[in-house]
Amino acid sequence: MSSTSIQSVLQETRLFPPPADFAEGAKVGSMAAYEALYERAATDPEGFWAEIASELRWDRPWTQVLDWKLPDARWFVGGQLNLAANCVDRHAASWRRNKAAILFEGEPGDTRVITYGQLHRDVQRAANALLDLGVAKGDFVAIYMPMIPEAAIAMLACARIGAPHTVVFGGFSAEALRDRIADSRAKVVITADGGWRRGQVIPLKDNVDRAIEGTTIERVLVVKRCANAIAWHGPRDVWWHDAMAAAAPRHDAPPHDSEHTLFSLYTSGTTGKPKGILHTTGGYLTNAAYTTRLVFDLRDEDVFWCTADIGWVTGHSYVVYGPLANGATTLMYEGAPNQPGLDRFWDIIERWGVTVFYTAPTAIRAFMRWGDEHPAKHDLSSLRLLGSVGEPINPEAWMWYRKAIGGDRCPIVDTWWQTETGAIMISPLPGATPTKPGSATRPLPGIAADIVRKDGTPCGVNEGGFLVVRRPWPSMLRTIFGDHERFVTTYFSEVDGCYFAGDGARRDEDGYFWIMGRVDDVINVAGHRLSTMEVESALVSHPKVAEAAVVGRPDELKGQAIVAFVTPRSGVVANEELAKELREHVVAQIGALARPEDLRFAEALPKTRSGKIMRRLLREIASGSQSRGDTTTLEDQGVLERLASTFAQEE
Ligand code: 7RM
Repeated sequence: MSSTSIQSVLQETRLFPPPADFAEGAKVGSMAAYEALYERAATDPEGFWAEIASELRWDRPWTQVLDWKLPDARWFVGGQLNLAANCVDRHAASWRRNKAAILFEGEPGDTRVITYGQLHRDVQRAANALLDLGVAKGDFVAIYMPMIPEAAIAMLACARIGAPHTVVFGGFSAEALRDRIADSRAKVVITADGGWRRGQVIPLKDNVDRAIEGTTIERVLVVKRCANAIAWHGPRDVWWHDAMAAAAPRHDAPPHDSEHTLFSLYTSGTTGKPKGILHTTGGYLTNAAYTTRLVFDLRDEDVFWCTADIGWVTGHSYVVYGPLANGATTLMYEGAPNQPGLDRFWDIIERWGVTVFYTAPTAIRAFMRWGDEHPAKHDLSSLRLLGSVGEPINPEAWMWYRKAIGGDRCPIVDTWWQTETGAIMISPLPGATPTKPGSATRPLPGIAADIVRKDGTPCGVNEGGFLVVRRPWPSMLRTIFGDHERFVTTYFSEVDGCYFAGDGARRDEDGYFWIMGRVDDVINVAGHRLSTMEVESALVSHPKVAEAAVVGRPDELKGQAIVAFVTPRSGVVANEELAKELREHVVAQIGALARPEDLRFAEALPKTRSGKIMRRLLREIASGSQSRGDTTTLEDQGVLERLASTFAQEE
């Protein structure tokens, strides 16, 4: 890692101690308590995790806590449980029966409150409805839905019958949905006629119709949400409300093996093809429940609002499974933060009395730009804790978040984790950890995170290196669906004996972790994870494109913005019209989140003598940096110069 990139993240190191009254009632109330817990977990990891797992309801106890044959780990071996019973039934059978499980607000302003008792009824019927459609244990079910309660009910119903789900973000295109369905070989897709976003209907069912031709999908279950006109293909298509009405009301939750597949979730890696990250039941739920309880210091009276879409892992773990496993109240909001006004989120916090708010830095930076007057219009005094996730948070945004939203009272937990880790790994504990703006602080008890050099030796203080985890944790991904070899090479071949996260990081003199961003070709655009190769594949699939290279450029709002360099086929006229056509082609292939911000034509791309595109150089050009670094391996210096000057002119 270059020293300049380390310098750029050496930030102000002001300490914000936890508020005294917060520390008092907290589960971990001091740094000494944190250190002791961390130490305990490090000395006896299996004993530690067994104790945490035993807070769940198991139908059959495990015979072995951990079976670890690097890189393969199996947790709570021989144990059986039902995830839905843990998230729903056990609360419905307790004093929480009439407690709100889900608070829902649609973008148009419609609201619903679903109690644990009601959720129990809905999930049982939905489980029976899926069984009636021919879904059997082990069959994959695709979920392509708006942020409505039925999405959570669908996930829970799948988990209940042991049918692994693959949730596909509603912002992905029909093409992207088709790839994910093809890879997972899903039998049924659950969707909605549409979802509301910025006052418009997202045509989810239309996309499904286009995506599933020639795939393994046999049935399409459709929730009526927007009542927009949709094409209907009976008997393949079935209305959710009809299936629910026809289904039997009772379903006894069957026990599933701890290592039974719970879900796969596609995420971008370094290649053009997204990978299905596979999680299993017992370990995943153990960590989702543990981290929600600990990091958010969860209390029964909380109104917990994680703004992530269920199409991302954050939505899985902190909208649905983590909060519900703890019997908490989770809030789901369907739409955009600026609909109808720029204060929609603050209005929601005030009206529902949200106590814990968890969102992404890209959103925080947008709020900051929109101005203080929007949060200032609302009473945000119900908030007691703020969270951040998805990308590094710049100290300026952190400070704004603390002041304008948290009223200088609420601790901020900057949580580092990944689709692969299933749950939060590095984060402050709000009642214990003094925070520093921009640092995710320390690993959670049970998480053996470290920063190492290429040869695996630990880095020194403030020395940038690779972020690794030395021991397995229960919610570690088990494999990449259908490609175990890729799992081994991606995560366990870079650094001997360790899980390699793909992020660079440094640790300061207090042992605090500072995440420096990806060291691979994964980019983070507005908190959305994308691979440069994925966007390149989309571009070269266009008949007018000969070659394409995509890089990330630092962006004040989005963290990174996509810059594409395209060499058109000979005879093709490169003009603004073509640029527009190619941008829209990427949107059709992947989704609006992948639309290149800048698309530049180049007669050739800079390459090394071995023919590799010099991305580092392109990154520097894209960000307008002066230093060209070491270009001795560059095949054609002239190409670079022409490229750089074209870019400078058009900027
Ligand atoms: C939860 C999620 C994972 C990547 C990860 C990092 C980046 C996430 C933080 C962060 C700095 C954070 N899953 N990342 N959280 N970087 N500070 N608090 O985002 O699979 O979609 O992305 O996101 O690069 O590797 S993800």
